[in-house]
Amino acid sequence: MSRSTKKMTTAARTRWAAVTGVAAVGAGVALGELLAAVVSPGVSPVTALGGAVIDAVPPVVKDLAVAWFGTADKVVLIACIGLVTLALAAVAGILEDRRTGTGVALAALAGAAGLTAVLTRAQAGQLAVLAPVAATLLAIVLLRFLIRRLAAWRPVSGAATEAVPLARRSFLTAVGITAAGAALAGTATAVIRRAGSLADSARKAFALPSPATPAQAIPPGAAVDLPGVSPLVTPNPDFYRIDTALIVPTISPQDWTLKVTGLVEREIQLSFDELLAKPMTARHITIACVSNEVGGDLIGNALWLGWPVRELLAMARPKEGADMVLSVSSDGWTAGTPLEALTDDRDALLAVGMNGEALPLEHGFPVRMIVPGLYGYVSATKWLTELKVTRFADDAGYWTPRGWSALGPIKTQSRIDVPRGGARVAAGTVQFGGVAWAQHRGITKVELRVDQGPWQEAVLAPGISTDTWVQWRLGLDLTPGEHEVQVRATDAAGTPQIAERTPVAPDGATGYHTVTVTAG
Ligand SMILES: Nc1nc2c(c(=O)[nH]1)N[C@H]1C(S)=C(S)[C@@H](COP(=O)(O)O)O[C@H]1N2
Ligand SMILES: [Mo]
Repeated sequence: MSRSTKKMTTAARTRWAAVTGVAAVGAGVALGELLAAVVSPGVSPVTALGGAVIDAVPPVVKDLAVAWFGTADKVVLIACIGLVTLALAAVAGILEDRRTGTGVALAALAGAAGLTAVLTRAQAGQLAVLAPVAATLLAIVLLRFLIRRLAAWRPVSGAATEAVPLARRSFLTAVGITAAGAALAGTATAVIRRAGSLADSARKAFALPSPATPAQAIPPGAAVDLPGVSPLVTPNPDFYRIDTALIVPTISPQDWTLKVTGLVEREIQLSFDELLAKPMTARHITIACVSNEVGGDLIGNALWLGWPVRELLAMARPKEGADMVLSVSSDGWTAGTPLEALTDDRDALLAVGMNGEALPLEHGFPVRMIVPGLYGYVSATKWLTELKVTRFADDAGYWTPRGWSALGPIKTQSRIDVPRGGARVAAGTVQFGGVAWAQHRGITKVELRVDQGPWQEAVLAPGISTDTWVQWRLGLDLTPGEHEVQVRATDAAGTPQIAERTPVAPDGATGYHTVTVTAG
């Protein structure tokens, strides 16, 4: 009898089960970290767990950790999380080997902890949940698969068979491939993080110039004092993110140039330093996504700092017949913007600043375009590298051949933020509040109605400008029972919001945001 066909001792089998657990969970964690590095650089399952631990431990422990480890305290924390994960992974392997499903349950529990940690991080975007979910699923699938192979190799009881050497090779190969995959994912993560951290240090290194044209003052009372209404200015970590970039482009400002090409008298190339030296304009501008459903949250208001696009185009002098500017991103994505919207007196910006800091990497660092009044897909190009002056007849932005309209003016819309749909409220006067927007036209009226009754005019807070959303509030008398409440806005031209419900494609949803609340 050769060594490889001997019956496996329980101790040896347990050791292999532990190794299996570590390989399976390791591969899952590695995939999760890689995915996070790509889609949500700010938050990964492991760093989220670290953050959650920091938030959870009492201050004394924190002080002790700093006293013992100094600035290495975070490295020590991550190492501890790594060790605990390894131990749990080994236990999961052993459990799964003893009783099918138990190791999987432990892995699922740990995955749920990772997901919870990610969800509790303030800087977690919508994509951040992908990483812990994918990590858990992969760990579970690999755990079951590998443990089954282990069992086939060395039954603890029963006679060895002819097939055993084959089963041994099959098990070891599978574990080896799993470990190699985990190592590869780990290396890729390190490379991506390094590129990201280089761009991020460049991002932190430069000071935003102060604006030659400062932002308009926010009028007193612009934010209604009603809990639950979205903040007047959206903090960067909460700002919605929409793009086709699988990997967030990391552009070093030194290497960045903006080219103006196409139908122009003079082609221009601009460096980042040259751009920063231009007289900057600061403006609050609300941008929105064409894919925003009625009542949706793909909209945000920020203080942008940038150089007006019209000044750059004036230097380039567009030729007769040009009617569109195709703005190109470093990743090849494009938007087609009417030339008019970039040369008229609205403040279309080559933006470098967002709410007092350099653009976050995911929001287009180092330079993006922001155009009041147009949906993002036809105007808000992030990681901007080229402006090609052209004609709608000759060129189209990324989304146009994919079923979206060539022109994307933002439609007048309004949203009820509070109370939330499905809420239970006390009967009597209930305070409603929310936002309304019709960028570059402005909002003059917001009305609400209960159960299709008469429209009642809400109190409109003073807006920052016609380019930003406005907040509103209104107390409505609700009798006990279920009620349907609707909102509609009217723009400065006197045109009311469109009542008919239409889908987001091809040029933005219409219809009234409707919430149902129960008064009792
Ligand atoms: N390079 C690039 N820029 C882009 C996009 C994109 O996919 N790639 N998406 C656009 C769309 S559809 C919107 S709504 C806005 C969203 O900007 P935000 O992610 O900063 O909120 O970016 C625009 N700029
Ligand atoms: Mo969008």
